[in-house]
Amino acid sequence: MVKKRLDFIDLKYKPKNDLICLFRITPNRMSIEKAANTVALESSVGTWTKVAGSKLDYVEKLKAKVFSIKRSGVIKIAYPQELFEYDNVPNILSSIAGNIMGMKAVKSIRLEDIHLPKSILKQFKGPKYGIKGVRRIMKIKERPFVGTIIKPKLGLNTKHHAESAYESWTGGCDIVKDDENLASQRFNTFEKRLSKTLEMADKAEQETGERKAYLINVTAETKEMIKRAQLVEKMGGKYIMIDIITSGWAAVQTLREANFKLAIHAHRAMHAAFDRNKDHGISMMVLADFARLIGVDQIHIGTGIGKLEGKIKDIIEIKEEISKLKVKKTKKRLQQNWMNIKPVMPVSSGGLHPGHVPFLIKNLGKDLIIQAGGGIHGHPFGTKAGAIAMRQAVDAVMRKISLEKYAKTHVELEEALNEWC
Ligand code: RUB
Ligand code: CA
Repeated sequence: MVKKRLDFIDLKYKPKNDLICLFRITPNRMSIEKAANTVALESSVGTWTKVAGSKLDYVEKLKAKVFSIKRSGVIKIAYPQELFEYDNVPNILSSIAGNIMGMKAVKSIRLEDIHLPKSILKQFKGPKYGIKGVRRIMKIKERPFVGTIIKPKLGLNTKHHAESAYESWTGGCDIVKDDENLASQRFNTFEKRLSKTLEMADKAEQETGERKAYLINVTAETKEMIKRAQLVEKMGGKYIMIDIITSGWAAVQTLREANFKLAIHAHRAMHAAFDRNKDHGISMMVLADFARLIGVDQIHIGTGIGKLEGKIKDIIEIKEEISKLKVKKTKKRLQQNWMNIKPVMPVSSGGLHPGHVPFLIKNLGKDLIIQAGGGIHGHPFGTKAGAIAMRQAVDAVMRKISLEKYAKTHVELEEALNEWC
């Protein structure tokens, strides 16, 4: 048998204007070189056997190149940017995270990070507002935002939903959001919920003198999604929320390209189907990269301490990835200069309560949205006290006072700490 050349490997290659992917692979009964070669060919211009067209010079030029291979299974592949259609995220993913995820050549393959070249960055809008912009909208200069998710996540009628939002805002929340699985169910339809809850936001703004935002979930079939976003804009909302993974990247692009005045909050429900298995799938870093590229203004990145899986070390890396202009290379991350693409506001959410606030600010900084559902609405004195307690926790950390000390003169915080710490 003739030994086949591994012609998608070029360890001397120095990427220039390429999209780079950092994969971690476990070969399936073959050398790492052969497995890496197979990944590069299937995700670019090759297939399982030789075909005449691959030998054409102009096709050869479009070959992806494996330019780094480590014994640990970490490989880097450079993709010429001409391989991808202009301004089309699904198209990019169909190559770099498409068939290769199910190939027999690898027992497992995980796309850990991507580096985007200037030519691709220029094709996308990125966030309309980003961190500075949402701070301007909310008129909050320095401190983290305090947010809540109305709970129970499903089932409340519109009246109770709007009342709960009002209590949350007047207690001290800046933002109130729908949960990921609330859309326009019969018990709480979109149009009615939007008008009743925005009414409450106005009332709370007048009473508190602070900006209050309602992040209504517009996730739906794309034409319906756009109609809903139009209605939010017409009724004077500040934000919309979309479930970016369940909706799909094309829908996120549709929403961003519609160029509403509204800031976009990205909920990542279902991300764990891609990123929970440490050896296989697509990392949260990559999902966040595409969300930033398309242009959401804020995105959930995890907590490192709440109810959901995720180590704080990894979450800090994702936070840097979405919020810095220049991102340094690490073991699992590629260097990136984001150029024209604005920083995205990170959101920590999932099983949080006021006792977690010092940990979150210490590790993730002040450019952060701290959201609690149960940790506000589950307060023994009720929703408003829960929101007060959360805001007190943020104020205490901003004033460099320990929660225990602050709780001595702030009864809502004291009660929250008694309940959950
Ligand atoms: C929050 C909640 C959110 C999660 C999503 O409710 O359920 O949907 O934050 O997770 P609670 P992530 O505060 O009661 O736990 O932010 O990790 O995507
Ligand atoms: Ca990256």
